[in-house]
Amino acid sequence: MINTFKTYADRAQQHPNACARDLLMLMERKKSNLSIAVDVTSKAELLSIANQAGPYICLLKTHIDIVDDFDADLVDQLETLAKQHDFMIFEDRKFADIGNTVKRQYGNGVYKIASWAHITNAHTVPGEGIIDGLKEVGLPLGRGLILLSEMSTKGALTKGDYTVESVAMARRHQDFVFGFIAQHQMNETPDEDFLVLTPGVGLDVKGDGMGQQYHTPHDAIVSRGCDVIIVGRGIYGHPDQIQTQAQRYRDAGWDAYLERCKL
Ligand code: BMP
Repeated sequence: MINTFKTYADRAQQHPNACARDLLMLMERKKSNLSIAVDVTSKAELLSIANQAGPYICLLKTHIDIVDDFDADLVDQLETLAKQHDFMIFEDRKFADIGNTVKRQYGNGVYKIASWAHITNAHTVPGEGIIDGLKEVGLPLGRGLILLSEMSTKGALTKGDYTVESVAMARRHQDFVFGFIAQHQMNETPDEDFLVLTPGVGLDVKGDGMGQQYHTPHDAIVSRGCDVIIVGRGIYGHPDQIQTQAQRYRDAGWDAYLERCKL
């Protein structure tokens, strides 16, 4: 696997994408490659979990459209917590429309995602125009995009040529696209350094009865060469143990990274 033996700090020094540099430096500074997926439906719960898990994570992943009582103050408070605890925010919007539509979905509407999410993501099914549309809005704001090149679920169609073409699209937009949601590392040459953020990570279960498939942090980081582990129910599914679980996954992810780099 290419580039996986390098430290996050070394990769930050050389990375061509500003958002990736910020994330890699943050990961090194905080000694965390853990992203929490906070898939809860109330503002108070989301903020409480963000506050408790904040010290252990590099990235907070949201599905902002599932919050029943969303308001602009939620975003203000998330931004304050991000500064206080030193994490970045990733809105898992999974854009999937034509360029002209996604740029409005990204910049406008109720959520105004581009104004607060450092990172968002997109499916590649519409072709490269989706990146052009999102880039028009996100790049001037210093935002970064990741592409879904490989999903974690059983029977996902994101495989073979679809994955190969998704990587080729990213390669042509490295000012804005810096990585993938995937289950494996995607680099093909030593010059390439796409980050892989990987969901479907769990220490206690193998699936959820709805297609999700879990690997351990060690498997994700060491065997599959991924860079950031995304953990949802493994943490927020234990509401009375958010800090304990966040620390547990943070330690498992970081130990795996140290093993991979032979540090
Ligand atoms: P959990 O750890 O509870 O299974 O949550 C995984 C999170 O990652 C969810 O927010 C889901 O939307 C997201 N996700 C995924 O599980 N698989 C993918 O391929 C892409 C995702 O964004």
